[in-house]
Amino acid sequence: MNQQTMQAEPYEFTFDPKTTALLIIDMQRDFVEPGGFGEALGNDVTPLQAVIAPCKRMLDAARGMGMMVIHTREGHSSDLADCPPTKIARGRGEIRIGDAGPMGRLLVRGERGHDIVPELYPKPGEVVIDKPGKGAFCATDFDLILHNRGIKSLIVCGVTTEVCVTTTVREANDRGYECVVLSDCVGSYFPEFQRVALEMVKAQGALFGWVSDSSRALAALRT
Ligand code: C5J
Repeated sequence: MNQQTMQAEPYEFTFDPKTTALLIIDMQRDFVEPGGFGEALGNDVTPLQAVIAPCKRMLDAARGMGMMVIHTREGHSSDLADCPPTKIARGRGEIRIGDAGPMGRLLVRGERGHDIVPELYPKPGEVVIDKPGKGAFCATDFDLILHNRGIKSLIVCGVTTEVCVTTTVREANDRGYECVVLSDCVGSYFPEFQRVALEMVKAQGALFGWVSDSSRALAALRT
């Protein structure tokens, strides 16, 4: 046991780097680049691009110290058999999940838009969880992999804060994992949602987890 302390809200986050993984959620072109699923839903994707650099700093630090790194991607099989029709119908966009866009079929595995941005691209040996839902635990091997690797704590980055990030944090919390969300490493299309989603995570004495940022996380990892 080698407990480290990260300054965080609502109080310090303690973790053992050996039983902690860096989790980077859905940093896919479909969410952060123009022409993807996020833009098809009517969003301006530029705010999400600001999280790439701090995520990269966390990724470099985790890789440098041999911390487990896990990436997730939201998306569906090419026949969309794993996509609820209700999900396709939502948004009423001109192009929807499975339709062709400038980066290939929206939110379909194997398409250019579905893949992770080059700056954060997984290295061989890093776990990539392909998930059909918003939460990383739904219909995936995520829990089994964390269990088999002895992971107890998650340092959480990615997009979008109020959707896939906090859905996954809530799922993880119910399964007994300790999560710290890094505020500058998670992004939303809506500043108000970003603020409120992070408030909810740390409310009532760390109801779902902790909130910190990349500077304080890197300081903790360096100790
Ligand atoms: C969304 C996600 N926003 N990765 N997905 O649909 O947050």
